[in-house]
Amino acid sequence: MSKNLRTYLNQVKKLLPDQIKIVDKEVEPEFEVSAIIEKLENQGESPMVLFNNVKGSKIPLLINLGANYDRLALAIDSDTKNIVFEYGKKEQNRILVKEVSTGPVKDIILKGSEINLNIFPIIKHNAEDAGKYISAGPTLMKDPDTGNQNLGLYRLQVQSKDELGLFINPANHGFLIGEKYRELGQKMEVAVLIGHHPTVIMSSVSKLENYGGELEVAGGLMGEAVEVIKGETVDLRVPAEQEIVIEGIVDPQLTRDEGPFGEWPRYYTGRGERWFIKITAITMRKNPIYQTVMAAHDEHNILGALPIMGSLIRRIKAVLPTVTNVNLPLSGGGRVRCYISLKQHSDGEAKQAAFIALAVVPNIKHLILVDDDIDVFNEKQVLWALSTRFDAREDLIMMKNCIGSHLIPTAFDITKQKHGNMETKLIFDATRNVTPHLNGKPFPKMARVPVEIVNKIVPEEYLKECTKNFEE
Ligand SMILES: Cc1cc2nc3c(=O)[nH]c(=O)nc-3n(C[C@H](O)[C@H](O)[C@H](O)COP(=O)(O)O)c2cc1C
Ligand SMILES: [Mn+2]
Repeated sequence: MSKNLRTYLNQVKKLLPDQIKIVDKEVEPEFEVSAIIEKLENQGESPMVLFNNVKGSKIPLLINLGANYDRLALAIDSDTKNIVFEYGKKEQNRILVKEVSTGPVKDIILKGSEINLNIFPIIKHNAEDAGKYISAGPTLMKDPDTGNQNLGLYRLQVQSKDELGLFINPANHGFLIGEKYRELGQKMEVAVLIGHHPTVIMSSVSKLENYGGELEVAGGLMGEAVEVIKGETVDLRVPAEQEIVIEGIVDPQLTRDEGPFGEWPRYYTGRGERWFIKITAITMRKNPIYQTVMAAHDEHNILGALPIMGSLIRRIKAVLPTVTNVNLPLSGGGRVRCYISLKQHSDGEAKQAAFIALAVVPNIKHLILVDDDIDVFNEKQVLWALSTRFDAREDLIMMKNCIGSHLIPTAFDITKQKHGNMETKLIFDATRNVTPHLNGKPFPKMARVPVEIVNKIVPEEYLKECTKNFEE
């Protein structure tokens, strides 16, 4: 049997049994589900949770799957320590999709008056969201020039029982493809894919070099081809093992008010005129599992960060093989701040890594470059390097008026009078200089006890409990 959401859930149950929880009690779709996840997050807990009884729906709801790196590592058959490197490696090894003629996604087919989004346990995530949102349904579309299928994860607002508002960042392929259809005066067929092996949603966040290829990346990450099958009402190949597929049409000449929505910077942003999907069919398994991402919380940040880090290390390595690791820390929402480590051979080499990263991921605003003796997943070490190896006069680069993230409250438009998607990039080069320059001396060595002596020490052989009382 091919891999899918269910095979993954069974794997988690077996290998990480504390990380999957069930709720049988009836819960409200407006805020009760998300309140439980927020409370757990505040307590430092990140299980994924299956809600079997969301009021108004017979379909169970899975949330928080992507809320920690252990579970994402399991999905790509890696471990948390090597996850970025492994993601990049597997992202490179694309496996072509395999076309099949039957699959469970066709168990139930709803068309015409049967189409009704209200059958699903779609939730309102945060207090001031404009409405209920589908947040774990990547949208598939075809590049009209090549016929290649592109998959991107974009938020979808429930606007009626058969309409979904579609919000795409102007820097993303999905937007540029939609623009092609608009210029051609044509409508764009789409399919929203809900619930599959986590590699499908991860690939839809990857930063790929061309339009399309995400399902081939999912195959590479999963280690086997994604099986696909013809859509019912759209000329797209959709995954046969998907829990739910929502097919539809976007007329890119038309827009509608969409948003706000609690987004990854953890603010409500992004209200505006957007395209929308008119649903033409819903196909699904007999007993489907509906999945959502806990927006503006850890899951949103972590699920967003890993694929981008994997793409970054792969794409920087293609130009600069000396790169050793990449982190998009949660303290930057998993998007804004990027730490890159590398083994530098020439002065100025590190800056090349920064230029590539800024070109690949428009959301990055602050980039900190460090040597390979710094663990980029240890912020204490990164900030220590910044404190001791960086001087703003020589080591800070500021780039104005770059494309950035429209979801960050400080972003502006070209006139500087309005909010927009432009921002000021900063590169902090916290690497040591390669050429000696401090009075001809090399960069000072880090102060440590002789390593061969430290290695031999077994503290327990020295340390005993303190039993005596001190004379006062
Ligand atoms: C949970 C989550 C939600 C996202 N929502 C959106 C969104 O609403 N709009 C958007 O443009 N990108 C969103 N993204 C980021 C895109 O999925 C990502 O930039 C992707 O690479 C776009 O693919 P594309 O370039 O093929 O369009 C989201 C990412 C995550 C992890
Ligand atoms: Mn793409």
